[in-house]
Amino acid sequence: MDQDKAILAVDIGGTKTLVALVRGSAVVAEATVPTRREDGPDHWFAAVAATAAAWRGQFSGVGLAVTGFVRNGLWSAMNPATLGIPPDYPLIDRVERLFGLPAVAFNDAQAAGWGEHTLGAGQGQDLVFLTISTGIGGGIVLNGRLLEGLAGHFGLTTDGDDTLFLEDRASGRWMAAEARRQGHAVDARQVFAAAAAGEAWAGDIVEGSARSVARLCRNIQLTLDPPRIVIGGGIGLADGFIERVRGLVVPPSLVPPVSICRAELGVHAGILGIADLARAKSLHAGG
Ligand code: BMX
Repeated sequence: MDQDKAILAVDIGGTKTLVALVRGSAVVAEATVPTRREDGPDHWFAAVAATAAAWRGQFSGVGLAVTGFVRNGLWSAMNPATLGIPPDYPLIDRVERLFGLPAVAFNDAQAAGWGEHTLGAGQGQDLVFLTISTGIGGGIVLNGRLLEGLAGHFGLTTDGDDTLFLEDRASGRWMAAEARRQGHAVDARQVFAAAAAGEAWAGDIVEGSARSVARLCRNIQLTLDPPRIVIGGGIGLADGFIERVRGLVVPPSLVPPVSICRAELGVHAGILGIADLARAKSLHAGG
């Protein structure tokens, strides 16, 4: 493999897909396409290939940061409401055939957590990354290693009612659904705008989400005691959200609350993280 070649990095979230050419820690080209939920994975990757066509020959491997559960190269939805993926979709096999190059796949929040660890707010230290977005995801770097598989799927945790996932009472998708239930046909961004304009119904929705995330942060502190929790995602980085979460964390007695900080890499966290992970495999494969 040409050591200087880039990686094609793809971040498939429940709402949009980011396709980028990443060389080292630099995003040299990028494009965003909607994740057309009704189409399914084969179409999503055909759209990725079309978007990346102009970059052919410039990348030596493919990195896939995908919402959902990845294990042994197979991809499944943990919560189809976030994105419907057919069970055990052969992700690595399909993408390696499509591009004729080695591919690496991790959950999107795990990849973003690795990005923030290596290049962002994590400053090379252990961390727990939370993305509050269409769903709620997480990435855990412990003793310098990124935990894989189910690790970080905080959005699927339950608290009392085992049929109600955390993300179905705190994510961007929940905010919009709760607003609609109260008669306001708006998206999560508009809920924040209404809250900022002093609308009590909107403030209560934002507060409710922040309270659930604050409770999660306390539980993470008691489970893993990380140096910091890094929060990203469209909801996580919305104005005032992290401040609300910080104010609502009830630390365990005797110790201060866990450090909670903003993700620094924004929408690039997942692609920078997965590019680093893919580069390692590409080099190993002698690609
Ligand atoms: C869900 C789950 C996680 C994902 C998280 C954030 C699915 C399809 N996704 O909990 O794997 O990390 O949402 O997803 O089960 P995002 O699309 O909001 O980034």
